[in-house]
Amino acid sequence: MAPSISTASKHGCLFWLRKFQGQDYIFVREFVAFAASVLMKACKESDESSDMEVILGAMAALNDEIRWFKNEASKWEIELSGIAPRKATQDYCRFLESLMGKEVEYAVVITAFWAIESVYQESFAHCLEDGNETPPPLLDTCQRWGNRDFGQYCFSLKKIADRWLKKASGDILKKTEVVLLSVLEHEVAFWNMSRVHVAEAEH
Ligand code: HMH
Repeated sequence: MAPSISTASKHGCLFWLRKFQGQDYIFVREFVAFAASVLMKACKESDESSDMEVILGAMAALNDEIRWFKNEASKWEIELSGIAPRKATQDYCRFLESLMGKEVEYAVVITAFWAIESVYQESFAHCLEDGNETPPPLLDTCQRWGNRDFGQYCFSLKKIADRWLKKASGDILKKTEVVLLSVLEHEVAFWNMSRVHVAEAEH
């Protein structure tokens, strides 16, 4: 019997999820290092102690996230340690590394931090909206990042970034804009990389 469309799409969807999570696990480990560098800058440069607390909360969430990835991986029988980074993952990680230097201003990196988290939150929240028919195997992942609490946390990051950008010089604003566009380009490449895998799985 020929496989039904729903079997094929379920297969494609699980294939997508496994590949995506494997690559995202590599990304998140680099993102932890980036978060640590942002935290250091917040401690040194920020005028408000709540900045440090928001970023510290982010790090605690990343700790949970890594545990979640490991748990998901064992559920889907993925070997996380053996995964080779794909080009888009490598490029994105290298970009994060370029933002970790002391010379990169806090206003620039906190804005990048907000953008990276918000893109994720908004994408998964969109999948959860009524009528978007997200396949059931993806719902856990969507819930994880698309939920209200994560949205609230992204909003706290936005408030910090806004506060810093209001008092930033024209030079820093220009730099921030370039970095923001790079974040979006890397996100698009990252998500597209996973889409290619779905196409491969369905052939
Ligand atoms: C690709 N962007 C990507 N992965 C993530 N886990 C996040 C953003 C948010 O942490």
